[in-house]
Formats: sequence, C-alpha cells, structure tokens
Amino acid sequence: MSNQKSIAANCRFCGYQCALQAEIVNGKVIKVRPDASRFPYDDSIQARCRRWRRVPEVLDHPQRINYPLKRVGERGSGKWQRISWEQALDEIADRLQALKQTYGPETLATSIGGPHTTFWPLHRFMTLFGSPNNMGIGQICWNPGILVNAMTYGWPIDMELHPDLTECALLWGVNPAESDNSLFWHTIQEFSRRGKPIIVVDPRKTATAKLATLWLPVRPGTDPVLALGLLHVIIREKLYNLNFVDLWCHGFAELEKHVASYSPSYVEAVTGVKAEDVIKAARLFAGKFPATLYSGRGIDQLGPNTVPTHRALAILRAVTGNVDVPGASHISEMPDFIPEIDLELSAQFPEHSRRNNIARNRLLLQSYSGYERLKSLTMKHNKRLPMRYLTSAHPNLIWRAMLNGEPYPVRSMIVMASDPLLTQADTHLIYQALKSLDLLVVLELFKTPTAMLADYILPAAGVMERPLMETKAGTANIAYGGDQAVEPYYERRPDYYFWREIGLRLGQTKEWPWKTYREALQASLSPAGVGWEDFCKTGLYCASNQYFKYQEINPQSGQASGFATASGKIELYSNFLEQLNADALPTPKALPEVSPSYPLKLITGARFHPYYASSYHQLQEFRRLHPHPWAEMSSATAAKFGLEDGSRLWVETKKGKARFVAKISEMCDDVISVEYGWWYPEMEAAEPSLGGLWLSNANILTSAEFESSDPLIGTWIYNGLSCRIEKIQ
Ligand SMILES: Nc1nc2c(c(=O)[nH]1)N[C@H]1C(S)=C(S)[C@@H](COP(=O)(O)OP(=O)(O)OC[C@H]3O[C@@H](n4cnc5c(=O)[nH]c(N)nc54)[C@H](O)[C@@H]3O)O[C@H]1N2
Ligand SMILES: Nc1nc2c(c(=O)[nH]1)N[C@H]1C(S)=C(S)[C@@H](COP(=O)(O)OP(=O)(O)OC[C@H]3O[C@@H](n4cnc5c(=O)[nH]c(N)nc54)[C@H](O)[C@@H]3O)O[C@H]1N2
Ligand code: SF4
Ligand SMILES: [Mo]
Repeated sequence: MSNQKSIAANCRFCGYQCALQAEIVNGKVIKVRPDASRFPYDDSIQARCRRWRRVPEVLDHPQRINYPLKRVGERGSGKWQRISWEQALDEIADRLQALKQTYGPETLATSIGGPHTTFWPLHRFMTLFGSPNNMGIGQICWNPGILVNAMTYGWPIDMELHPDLTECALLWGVNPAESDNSLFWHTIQEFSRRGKPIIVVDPRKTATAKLATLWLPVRPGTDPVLALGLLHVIIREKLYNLNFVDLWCHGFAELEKHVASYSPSYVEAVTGVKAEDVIKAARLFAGKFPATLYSGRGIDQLGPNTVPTHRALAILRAVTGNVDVPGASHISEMPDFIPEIDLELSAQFPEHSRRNNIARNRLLLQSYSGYERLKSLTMKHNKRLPMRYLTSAHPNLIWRAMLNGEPYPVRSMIVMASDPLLTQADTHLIYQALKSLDLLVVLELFKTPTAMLADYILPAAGVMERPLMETKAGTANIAYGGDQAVEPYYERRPDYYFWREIGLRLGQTKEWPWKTYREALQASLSPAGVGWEDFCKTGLYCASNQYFKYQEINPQSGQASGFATASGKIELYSNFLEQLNADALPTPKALPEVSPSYPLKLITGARFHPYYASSYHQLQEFRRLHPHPWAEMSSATAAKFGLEDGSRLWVETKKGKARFVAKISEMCDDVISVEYGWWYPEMEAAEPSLGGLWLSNANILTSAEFESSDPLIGTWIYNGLSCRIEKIQ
C-alpha cells in the first residue's frame, strides 16, 4: 500500500520561499501546490511563477547528483567512482589536515555564491580551521550597500514600498520584473496602478522601466554623476528637508559646495540623461514625501564607482528626510535569535589569522581592520554586523595565489552552492587556477562545470529535502522558512552535515553540538522564544518595524539616541571615510576608456526569467521558453553592425570572446547587454567541453583584477566594460 501524505514546505527556487503543500508518496514529492495557510503566500505571484511546479522534477532530475563521487581519471576527464560518505569525509579531512600542516590554514579557500543555502556553517568551519579565505560575491552583491549605509546611517536600512504610504519610488539599477517576480514586483505594479510616480534609472528600458513615469537611460557606470546631479538640483532649488538636514545631517555645507559643479548640462554630457530629465527627476523625488529609493546590482557592479554611487544615494535619502520613515525606509534591528556573527564564532577568529588575509589589509573597508572600525560605530547602538561575508577574500587574489603561491600558496578549495567558472569574473584565470589545485571539493545538486573539475563531488540536499531558515545574515530581526518535506533522496545530505562532519574529524569537537541541521536552526532560533514547530507553522518570525528611533531619548545619557556614527548624525560628509583617507564626499572615478578597438559599453548579467544565474538550464521546459543567450542592443546599434533580431554575434573584450544571439531592445545606444550563467548541461560533462562552458559564458569577457578594483571594498566591474561585437556569418 502506498504511503501518502501532504506536508507543509517551501519553494526555494528564489529568495521569496513561497509556502507550498507537498504531496508525498513513498517518501517522494509527487506534486506541490500553493499553501494559503502560511507565509509567504500570494496566489497571483504563484500563478505567474514558472518555477515551483518544477519542484518534483528538480528533486528527481536524471542529472542530479545522488552519491558521493571521487575522481578516478585525470582532473576534468569525467571519470568518477561512487564512494561512501564515510570514505569521502575521511579522505577529505586527511588531505585538509596534511595541506594545513604543510602550508598553514590559509591554504584552504571556500567559494559561495547567491543565497541558496545557509552560509554560517561554512564560515564557522573556516573560523575554527583558521583560514580567512572564504570567498564569494560579496564585493559585487550586497556588501557595498550594507557597508555604505552602515557608515552613513550607523546601520544598514531596509527600504519600504507601501502602496498606501509611499508617494514616490526611485528604482536605481534594479529590475524586479525579472529578478524578483514576487512581492516587491507585485507591489510596484500596484503602486503604478494607483498612478503614483516611479522613476527608473537603467540603461535598458526594462519591464520595470516600462511602468515608470520617468525613465532615465543612464550610460553604464556613470551613475555617481547622475546621482550628484540630482543632489545639485535638489540643493540649488532648496527642495531638501531643511529641518531634518539641520537637526540630523552632518556636513551639509561641504555637500552643497561639492555638488555645485554637477549641473544638469554637465550631467547630460557624461551620463547621456537629458538635462531636463535630471531636473524633473530631482523635483519629483524631492517633491513627494515619503519617497523610497531602492538600488540593485546595476550599481553594485561598477568597480570604483560603486561606493560613490551608493554614498550619493544614501545622501539623497537623507537630505530628503527619507530615513527611518514609514513608507520610505527603516533602520533595522539586530535579531532576537542568534545573529550570524555569533553563529560564525567570529569572536574566536585569532588575530594572526586575520592578519593573514590575502589582501594584506590593502582593502580599507572589506577587511578585518575596516570591519573593526565600523563595529566601533555600530556598537554605539550595541549592534554587530556579520563578519565573515563582509570581510570575504577578494576572488582575484585567491585565483592568483593558487597559480603563483603569492602571498602564500592556496592549494585547496571547497565550493558550496556556487559555480565560479560561470559566475565569477575571468573564466580563463579561474580554469587555470582550479586545474592547479591539490584538492577541489564541490557540494552540489548538479554536475556543474566547476564540479566537473573536482576531486570529490558531494550530493547536496536541496529544496524540500532540508529545513529552511532565511535571516538577512543577522542584520534585521526577521527569519522565515519552514521544515523539510521529505528525507533527502538517495545519499544527499544538507550542506550543514558536511561542515559538521569535517569539523569533527579535524578536532572541532565542542563547536558542533547540534547533530542535525534542524537542531542547529532550532537552537539558533531559541533565544527568540519560538520553538521550531511554531516557526514552521507560520513560516515567519519578525518584530514590527519601529521608526524615528534616532529621536528616542537614551535613558542613560538623557539625550536623543541619534545615529551610530562619529557625529551622531547621518554623515553626508563622512568622517569615517575621511579617517580612512578616502573621499569623504562621493567622488566619481574615471571610467574604463572607450577605445577605437572596443567602442561599445558592455553590461554582463542583467537578470532574466526563468533562469537564476547558472541554475535551471537542465530543465527542458525552461530551455524551450528561453532557448538562446541574448545580447540585447538598441536598433541603432544593431543596424550599425548589420545585425537584426536573431543574428548570431561574437562579443569580445580584452579578456576573450563569447557568442550570443542578438535581441533588439529599447535601451541606450552603443551598449550591449549579455545574459550571464549560460552553459549546456546536455553537452559532455568533461574536458574540453565542460558542459559548453566556453560558448556563451559572459564571464569569459570579464575580469576582477584586484589592482583596478575599488580600494575600499574590492568591487570590480561587471557593468560598463568596453567591448566590440562582430556578426557571425
Ligand atoms: N558577469 C556577471 N557575473 C555575476 C553576476 C552578474 O551580474 N554578472 N552576478 C553575481 C551575483 S550577484 C551572484 S549572487 C552570483 C550567483 O552565482 P552562483 O551562486 O555561483 O550561481 P547560481 O547558479 O545561482 O548557483 C550555483 C549553484 O548552487 C547550487 N545549489 C543550489 N542550492 C544548493 C544547496 O542547497 N546546496 C548546494 N551545495 N548547492 C546548491 C545550484 O545547483 C547551482 O549550480 O553570480 C555573480 N556573477
Ligand atoms: N531571474 C533571476 N532572478 C534573480 C537572479 C537571477 O540570476 N535570475 N539573481 C538573484 C541575485 S543573486 C541578485 S543579486 C538579484 C539582482 O537583482 P537586480 O539588481 O534587480 O538585477 P540585475 O538585473 O542584475 O540589475 C538590475 C538592472 O541594472 C541595470 N544596469 C546595468 N548596468 C547598469 C548601470 O551601469 N547603471 C544602472 N543604473 N543600471 C545598470 C540592468 O540593465 C538591470 O536591468 O536578483 C536575484 N534574482
Ligand atoms: S516566487 Fe516562484 S521561484 Fe520564488 S519562491 Fe515563490 S514559487 Fe518559488
Ligand atoms: Mo546576487
């Protein structure tokens, strides 16, 4: 007799984690449907989403990895032997121990990517192992906004968009129509239906921009100039919030002087946005209250221009009084549950290991010293940011250390839920680096191009097979998630299992008290006074947002608590940056030159459905819906190069070339926007093909050279590179 039941669980094919009911027969999910009884649920979101229906298919996809695999042939030859978890863990632990003895703990690096799984077990392991070389995408995703807002406001802020409360929305380099087809996008549509003004800053007229009252087609990478132009108009026309600026902002006079030269006509010349639109946008944004300002990866990936852009946007919110105001933003709180920083055991990370960071403290902010400086501010309000992600190593230095042993040899890497060959910059460099390793371990759902080069591939438990608890890395008092629906299929295990087992084998005996991932999550939630089962029932733990907290009187000092900065105010003029010998006011940096041989500007990586970075290319329905890697361009640009919709073309930069299919879109002229994450899982899972890695992979075109990255965070350029194109006959 079949054993049938229905279990509450969540989708995790994007960060929204929609509530589902899973129908289980004999331990396998045969069907899922939306579950209206739990958070987050929205039938109109699920009606439009193509991903959740594919849960049963992904769970038992023929290409899933089900057992630990050990390489038996040459690296990359595609020859594998199935082994037991015990054997895999014992062998990996032995090899890590031997490498550590020879080279020191820094010889182990790790790689993470988007938030597909919980990072803190990896970070906890690395802390205890003694290596500072956890590496990810922090420099170009999340960290710039977190670090800049923390130094400007004393803590990161969460943006708000309420159709009732908010009066204007400025969306800067963010395209939720493709990247967040859930609540945020839904709210923007509602906002637009109500006739409220939306301003979108994006070189492409995206589906989000199509809803806008005003679309500002900025030339890639010129954003700080545009933002300073808006500030110029707002200050010149006295549209700022005088009272708030007087009481709560530091350095207005310096700012006023600083933006004086960013006249609308100058801004037009640099950014391509018409002077009259610069004025219109400034008046619209400053003329409505409350107004919200969201930004996305469009500005996180501008190399040295990312920090000045974030700073200018932080200032734009401040001078218009849109900080800690319902409908605009709130300064978030530390969680009631155990924060990420404690789960990482960062307090135990020894000083000598910190000093051994691979950048040798050359980064001013994304470094242990930068972190400590920032912590001395946030601690004024008793708050601590997560440490490991905000100090994560610069990938370019890791790849180089693998190849040349400088500043020390990095001989091994553990890759979890990421695919560096497709999603990190400079594929050729990464390929050489991975090939040179003594030990490469990959925890994966699928045999990705990176996994194809591994010594061991370990089968990870994915959606429905493990519990979920998402937490904004401990920067806010919110957790959402739910339980697993089934035991992992075959011999898959949650990532947590791997880190704990390796940790135990390497002597980390006291620090892994929780046997299962569920127990670990339960323990981390317990200070909030919520049991795991209650949490799973609702799918959400959060406290209500508080506003105008800076006005609250601190009982000890008898004074308003203000902002956790050196001046106690929002720092328009940044004392923090001044102390680091960096620009105290946002100052645009030179853009990569447009040369006659590379006359076009390149965007690599604007999001598109139904894929998610390098994921889901195995699903035939998705491939039918979206069969080609597009290179978008305006009709004028296409005409210049004899291209039309569907033409095949090479896109080439100084780093290399890759092929795409032309798609004519409304966007800035002389700009090419290529999709990223493309590979072909149906092609051979071995060298030389590596699943079609070398065909249409956008990161063949990019580079993250440390020396030309931003000196504070290490941000490199994905948007605004110089390129050329050529029709494939
Ligand atoms: N050129 C360019 N490059 C970019 C970007 C860009 O805009 N342009 N964007 C960058 C950004 S913001 C990000 S976040 C990264 C994303 O980069 P990645 O995170 O590397 O890419 P994904 O395809 O999202 O996920 C990688 C792998 O995670 C696996 N996976 C999913 N769930 C689990 C799990 O629970 N456990 C384990 N072990 N594996 C799992 C999937 O099978 C998939 O192969 O790309 C970055 N790279
Ligand atoms: N479908 C899908 N959804 C995803 C992902 C995915 O891979 N696929 N990835 C997830 C991840 S990891 C992240 S970080 C988020 C990112 O979410 P978003 O930030 O919304 O994503 P992007 O599409 O990378 O960037 C937004 C916009 O920036 C624009 N842009 C490019 N260059 C510039 C520039 O120089 N200036 C300005 N102002 N804009 C520019 C692009 O045209 C694009 O429309 O999405 C998440 N959601
Ligand atoms: S929006 Fe779609 S992909 Fe994202 S969690 Fe919900 S159902 Fe899954
Ligand atoms: Mo990301």
